[in-house]
Amino acid sequence: MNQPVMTGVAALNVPAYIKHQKLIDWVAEVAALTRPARIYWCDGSQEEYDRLCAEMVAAGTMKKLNQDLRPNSYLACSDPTDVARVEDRTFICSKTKEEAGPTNNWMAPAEMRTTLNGLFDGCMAGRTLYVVPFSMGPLGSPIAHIGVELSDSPYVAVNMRIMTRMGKAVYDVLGADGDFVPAIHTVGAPLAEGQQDVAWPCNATKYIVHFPETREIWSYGSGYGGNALLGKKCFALRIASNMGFQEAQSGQGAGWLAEHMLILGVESPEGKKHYVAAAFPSACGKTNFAMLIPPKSFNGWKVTTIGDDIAWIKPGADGRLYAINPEAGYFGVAPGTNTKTNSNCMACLGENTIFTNVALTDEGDVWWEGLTKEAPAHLIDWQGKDWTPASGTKAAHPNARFTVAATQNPVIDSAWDDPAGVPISAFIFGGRRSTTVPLVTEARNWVEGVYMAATMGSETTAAAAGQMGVVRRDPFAMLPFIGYNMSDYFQHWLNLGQKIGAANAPKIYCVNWFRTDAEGKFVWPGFGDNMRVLKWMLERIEGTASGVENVFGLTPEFKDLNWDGLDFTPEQFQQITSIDKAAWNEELKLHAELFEKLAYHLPQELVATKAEIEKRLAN
Ligand code: SAT
Ligand code: MN
Repeated sequence: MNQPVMTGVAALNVPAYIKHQKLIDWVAEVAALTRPARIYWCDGSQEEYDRLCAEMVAAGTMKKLNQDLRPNSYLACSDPTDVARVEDRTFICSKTKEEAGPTNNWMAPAEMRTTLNGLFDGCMAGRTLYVVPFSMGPLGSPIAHIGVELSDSPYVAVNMRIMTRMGKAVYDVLGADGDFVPAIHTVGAPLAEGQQDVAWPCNATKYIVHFPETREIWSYGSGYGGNALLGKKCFALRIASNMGFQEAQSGQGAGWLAEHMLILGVESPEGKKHYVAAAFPSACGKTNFAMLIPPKSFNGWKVTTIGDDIAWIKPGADGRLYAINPEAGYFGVAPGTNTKTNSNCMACLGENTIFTNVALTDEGDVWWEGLTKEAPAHLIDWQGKDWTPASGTKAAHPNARFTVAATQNPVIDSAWDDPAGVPISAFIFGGRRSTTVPLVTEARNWVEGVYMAATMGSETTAAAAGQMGVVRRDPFAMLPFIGYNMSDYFQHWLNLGQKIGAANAPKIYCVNWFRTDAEGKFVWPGFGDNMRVLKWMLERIEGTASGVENVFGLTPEFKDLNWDGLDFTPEQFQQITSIDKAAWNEELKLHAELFEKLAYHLPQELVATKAEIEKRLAN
């Protein structure tokens, strides 16, 4: 790479409406380090969004899609080496290694700062530094928090406008001395004078760094998804989970939870409504579940969306748990999405959408694997190459994404933007498991539920860089997202359950939609048919449905689920609910391995729960 020309510090040009001196000083300090050619303060307006998109089209970063087929929508294609979150480059730099815990990469804060100061020195040369103010959660909500991201990527600025409440109004909430989480992002590709830019600048060296003590985020080298849109996994999960834990630790409150969960509302034909929050690892269909369309036979049942990826949850004045969606948009997986699997999602994507790493049709529209049964005869694939069905490659990257505003969701819940949040009646935890784990199990109590969530395993997906399809323990679907020691996190959940008490505690369920048959085909139809499981849960909450106890908890029998409109036999039900004792003995060995790794601060209740399961399994 060329040596960047050392530009002087760009003029700050602070807009008159910004009164927060600490914020202004911080921007100046970061500019002095990173030396951008220009500084631009985002106001979040439509005019600004359109202008930045037009600039990216001119620069070759995005293509404008056919205005008639996909109005106000764009396609961005990333560098082929920058397509997913980089978990092995993600660090939690707490004071001590124990505070980050054995599941996180750690480096001493001072050492990491030295590394970052070197990397960030002049890293924005020739580029614009965008100041991106945003609120996670409804502006001014007692559950919401503010962040400011400084990024040299206009792609980040426009995506943040969709994914968060971004713009001028944030400064009104901040005032002269409000708290904010400072987040610094660079693609790590300084431009020398006269050097031609590339369509997707990035750097082979990547660092996604969190300093929980000072609540800072520093991200280097990637322009993609959770690596770069720092309000999402970095702030709303890693930093926020730490904030919720610290609040309880410091004795300043009960503490709260930042979870990798969708939130949905479900209403019966009789008008009984409940909200449930569900945790699944990345790319396991959270967006589909959050927008579920009940089967035709479930006439009168309604499912509505609060959020599709992240939930912030706090005890309310009445002792129940209340949740908000801190985000304002969906950054969902495109491949596999179609009018059959998720027609609500397809309706979201009709206009005003940014697509990343999908394929381009000859008509100037988008396509991805699974969108239509038959692929078009010719496409430009996500790497810009000619593609035909005979190519033998994927036209869209398996982790290709769409970014779209939540307000475009036809089944958005009327309370989705309510600053008070919605009361949660149940938690659902689900992994992707082709064997062993049954369709649905209800925990008999909070501790048993926490055990289920803590020991959850899942087969890995394309959402993270690395090997696909291997089972890894993914406690609470938070393995890549927990901002502190995993065992302390388990304890925080147990403590919170105690504080709210059994009467207020949501029921906890463990589900698995992904069991396969001898041919490797999914047995459970999933998608809208997950409503059958959801209905049983609601009836359990209402106290009207039964089930039978097994070694792990309580499960429905065939007769307990509604089968109207689905050809599903008791034999098939047996296939996805059977408990193979030998497989479970192996599974428990993996729980033991996990507990060994998490021994430091591991709650004794969980060890005791494991012993009880082992005892029941031996009978
Ligand atoms: O790239 S993201 O981290 O935003 C998506 C995901 O992994 O869920
Ligand atoms: Mn996610």
